[in-house]
Order: sequence, then structure tokens, then C-alpha cells
Amino acid sequence: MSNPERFQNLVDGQYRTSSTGRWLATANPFTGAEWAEVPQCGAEDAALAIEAAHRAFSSGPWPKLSATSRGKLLRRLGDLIARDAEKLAAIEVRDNGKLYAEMLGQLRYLPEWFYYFGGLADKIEGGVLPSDKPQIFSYTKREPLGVVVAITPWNSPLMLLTWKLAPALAAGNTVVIKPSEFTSCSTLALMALVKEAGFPDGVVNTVTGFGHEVGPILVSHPLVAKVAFTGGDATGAAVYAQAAKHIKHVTLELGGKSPNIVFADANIEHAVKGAISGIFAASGQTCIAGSRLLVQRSVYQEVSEKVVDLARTAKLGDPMLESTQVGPITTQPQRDKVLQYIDVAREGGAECLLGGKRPEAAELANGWFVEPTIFGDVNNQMRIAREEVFGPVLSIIPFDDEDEAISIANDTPYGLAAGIWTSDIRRAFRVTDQVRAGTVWVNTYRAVSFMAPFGGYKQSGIGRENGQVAIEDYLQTKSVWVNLAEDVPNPFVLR
Ligand code: TXE
Repeated sequence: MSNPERFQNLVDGQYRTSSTGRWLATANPFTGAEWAEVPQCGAEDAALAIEAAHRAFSSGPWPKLSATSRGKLLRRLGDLIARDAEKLAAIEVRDNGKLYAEMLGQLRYLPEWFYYFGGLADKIEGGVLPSDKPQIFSYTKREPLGVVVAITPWNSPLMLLTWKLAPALAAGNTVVIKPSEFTSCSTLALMALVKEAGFPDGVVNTVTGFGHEVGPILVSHPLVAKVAFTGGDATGAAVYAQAAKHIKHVTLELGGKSPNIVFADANIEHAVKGAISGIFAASGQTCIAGSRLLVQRSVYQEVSEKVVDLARTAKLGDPMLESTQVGPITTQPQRDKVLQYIDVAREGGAECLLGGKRPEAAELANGWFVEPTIFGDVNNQMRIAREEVFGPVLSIIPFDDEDEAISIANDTPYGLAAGIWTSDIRRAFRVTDQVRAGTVWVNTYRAVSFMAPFGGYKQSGIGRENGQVAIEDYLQTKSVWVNLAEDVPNPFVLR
């Protein structure tokens, strides 16, 4: 690699490489070429970051700041992200290959999280409790947890970090971030803005490196109060088990196998676009991918053909170009996993209606591309319908009536999201009530907001990000009892 750009960690307000002296190369998914390096941290680096975060939580300016001042810092960080949105989006694209148009949109939207949670910082209220004891005044305080470890994946590094960072800081915690080894650069670039915004040293720290090396050290460290994780379900389960041994607070967001359900009474043109945006946007690398398209049998042929026709027109190419509609897969191992699942689908008997391989165009040869791929007549028991692929692979599953649609939709260990396409308002409400998913979209798909709680039912996760409820997962409650009586009652019995 000729002159790679080097990014450093932020620990205790200082830029640091790593105690190992090693660097980790990161590649551009469109060219396959390594373009940057980040420190390959080890145990010592992880411990330093956590100790810094713990010091910043326990002493110094951060715990003394008023909640209003904390909120102002968050809003300042939001302003700086808005100012540098284009620069950060370009780093994201180089590192993870998603479309510049999508990343720029995300980066321009992310400040809203810092404004929203910055505004919430001084509205975290306890309560005055009624008391059944004479002359006792009692109230609750809402307090931060302590050091939060935020572990993030490679598909939307800054967005998924923001969903953790904004509420964690608004609540008064300090944070150690462990970005994915594949896409650490944008997180490290963000640290310059954390410094510029004026957060005290040690309030936000980063540790880069391999998840299996530094992850367990961070998760099990005695000074860590909470782990907020987004990633795959196997890693999530390991993180959960390890955190349990040390009784840490945990929130998990673990992806899904979301049903996108098209009823015969739907506006078919809209539903077809919804199906495409559910699976081919971001090359299917989203936890909310509508990877199971459930279509009522009477419109099955029409919908399948229209989805295939529209997907066929998708322009694959350089993710930096405005004309590109589908970019590469972020990592080579993930590209290989997607291709393996295409084999799994074929072997399972699904009919390939489109794609099913790497594209042949010479200009795409170096990138980790997979053609938009559609399988028809999929049975919900096939592996392709049960396991998360995390790529541009759609399974179309026919159903006969509403009951069957609901039963197929819920026949999955996951429960992150679902889409319903119908013109019947009563059906929309009926099905919404019965689908076991943390987010349900009616006649739309893949919409998120800082205001709307987001998280999984079943094995898609624990806890909620976004919306006012998100801050609850970064707080704990203290009950305070004040005795206003002149005397102290019998000390040998429970009061
Ligand atoms: O994720 P990992 P991977 C799914 C998707 C994908 C699969 C595997 O199906 O194919 O997960 O992706 C850190 N202790 N999703 O392997 O391993 C790691 O460094 C602590 C869905 O890339 O879950 C990274 O920072 N941390 C998902 C983070 O965990 C560990 C988004 C996520 O990586 C660790 C991405 C350990 N032992 C993939 N091992 C979604 N929910 O959107 C790794 N990590």
C-alpha cells in the first residue's frame, strides 16, 4: 500500500496509536485496494481507554457539568457534523462502499440525534413519591450508569454509533467506542469533532482492532457498566453471555429476516418500489432488509415480474457516483458469505429469477459486487428464508390469505421490522397488531428517525434505540428516603 492515510484513536483527550505498535489496513470495497490504516489495539489500549472513561465519569469537569451544559455540548457536536457531513460521508464510502448519496443523506441527518438528545439532557426527571410511612419524604433521581462500551458494525458506522453516543452522553455517561475492524476510519475522524466541540478529556474514547481481541476485554472489564452492541447474532450472543458473567447492562441490536408483505389490494407499483428499497438499497446490508417478500398468490406473478424487471435496471458501479444505484459489499468475507447463500438457495430448490453471481462488467472486477439476486417460489422453511444473508438477495414467498401471511411473517426467530402493503386500513391495523416486530411500516419501508424507538422483538435484540425511551437504557434510578421525624423508630424492625 503506497502512503496509506493513518487514523489514530482518541484516549483521554489525546491521539494515540497502539501499545502493540501494529496497524490494521482497511480496504476500499470498490477497488479492493487498501487505502488507510488504523491502530491494531491490544489489551493495554483497551484498559487505558476504560480507565480514562472511568476517571472522566468519576471526577473532573464532566460529572459537575449541568445537564443543560451537557446538552449544549451535544448540540455543538451536531453542528460540527453538519459542517463536515461531506467529508465524513466520503470517508464512509471509501471504507464501506455504500452509496455516497445514502451516506451524505445519513450524515446530514445525524445532527438531529445530537439536537434531540441534547435537548433531552435537562429533561431527565425523577419523581416525588407518595409515602405510606409517616414523616418520610421520598423521591427518585435518574442517574447515569457509568462507562458505556459501544460496539458498532461496518454497515452504517456513524449512524449506528450516533444512536448509542447521543443518548449515552445526554444521560451523563462516558463512552468507549469499539468500531468494526473493517470500517473504523469515520469513527476516528469524528473524534476530531468531539474534541473541537469541547467534551472534557476521557468522556469519549476509541479502541480500534479486531473484535475477538479487544472486544472481550472491553465487555468484561470491571469498570464497564454497560455494553451497547449492534452486530451479528452469534457475536451478540457471545457479548451477552460474557456481560452476564459480570452483571453488566446490555442492549443488543442483532439484525433480522424481515417480512415485506404485499396484499392483493395494495397499490402494486408502490409495493414493487417498496420491495426494491427494502432489499437492494445499501446492497441489502441493513439489519432492516426486507429479505422475505411475502406476496398474495393472486398477484404473485405480476409482483414477481415487476420486481425482477425493476431490479434488472439497477445500475451497479462506483458508489461515489450519483448515477450508481447499487454499490459493492463492504467486506470480502461478507461478499463470499452472500455468494454461499446464493448456493444454499439453489441447493434448497429456490428458483433464481435474477442475478445469482458476481457481475461480469470489467469496471466492477476489483470490487466486491454481487448482482441483485431474486429467488422465486421460496418456501419459508428453506435456509434462504430463515437465515440473515445481509446482501442483495431477495426471497419471494407466496401466501393465500391474511392468516397465512401473518403466520409466515412470524415464523422466524427474528423480529426487527416488517412492511405491509395494502389499501385496506382495517387490514393494515389488524396485521400490524399481529406481526411480532419492533418496527412496522405500512405502505412504506426502511424509514428511521431520531424520534421513533427502534429495536428488536425476539432474537433481533434487547432494548430500544432512538426516541425518548432510548435514554432509559442509559440511566438507573436511585430512590432517596429522607426522615423528617424528630425521633428514630425501633431499630430492630424493618421500617
Ligand atoms: O459482525 P460482528 P460481522 C450480521 C450480518 C453479517 C454477520 C457477521 O448477517 O453477515 O452479522 O458480520 C465486534 N466481543 N450483521 O462478523 O462480528 C466487531 O469487531 C466483542 C448484522 O462483521 O457481529 C464489530 O465491531 N465485540 C448487523 C462488531 O462486533 C466483538 C450489522 C460487529 O461485528 C467480538 C453487521 C467479541 N468477541 C453484521 N467479535 C446489524 N444488526 O445490523 C466481534 N466483535
